[in-house]
Amino acid sequence: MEEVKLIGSSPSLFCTRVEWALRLKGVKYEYIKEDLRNKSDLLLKSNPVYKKVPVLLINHNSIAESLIILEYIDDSWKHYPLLPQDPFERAQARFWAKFADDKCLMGTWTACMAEGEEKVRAIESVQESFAFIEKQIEGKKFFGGEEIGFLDLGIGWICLWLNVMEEVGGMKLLDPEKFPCLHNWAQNFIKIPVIHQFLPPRDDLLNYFKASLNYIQSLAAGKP
Ligand SMILES: N[C@@H](CCC(=O)N[C@@H](CS)C(=O)NCC(=O)O)C(=O)O
Repeated sequence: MEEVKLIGSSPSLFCTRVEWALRLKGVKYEYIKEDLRNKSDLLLKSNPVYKKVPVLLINHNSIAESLIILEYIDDSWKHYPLLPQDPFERAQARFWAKFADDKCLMGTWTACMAEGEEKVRAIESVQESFAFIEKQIEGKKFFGGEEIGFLDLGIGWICLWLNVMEEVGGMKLLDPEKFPCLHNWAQNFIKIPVIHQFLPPRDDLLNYFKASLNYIQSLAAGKP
């Protein structure tokens, strides 16, 4: 019998996507809460390369990086497949999930921190990235089709974290008029009980991002 543990930290969107996958699959797991300001020996030993959460522990093996963990979960528990069966479709789902992390998510955070002209350019750049994702969801309820799948979980942060980063950064990225399909997708996605149940409280997220932004800005100003 496999012992499944998840080292995580709230309100991490990377950990939440793993929890969504485990819940959809009906996998029982133990949640080990990590204090990222004082990292545990278990985290440092389990993810010595990046020293980040989430880490999935399966008996004595550890797996890091949330998208890789999602693939591992999908390969290991067949109930409720996350990735499509067709090899081309699988490759597409992986491609867009990585693109969304690299360009949309990181771009959003960059825009959040930027100021002045730099902010205007960062917003334009992330909206160009969202336009690619908008094309992927056109004519579909979910990226996975009628049910949510790998790409929905990967992009799931849009349903709450994006809006919080928009508020903290004083900007609007997911304009419903520019991105009607992605906007509708977010409305449908958040209604799914498993998704909804595992969202951190919005106020916690807001405080977390405000504190992170203040810290980064104070470092930049040379007064931590
Ligand atoms: N690419 C990683 C990102 C994970 C990540 O950035 N985790 C953050 C929490 S949201 C973390 O552990 N930060 C601690 C640190 O940077 O020291 C993944 O997908 O799992």
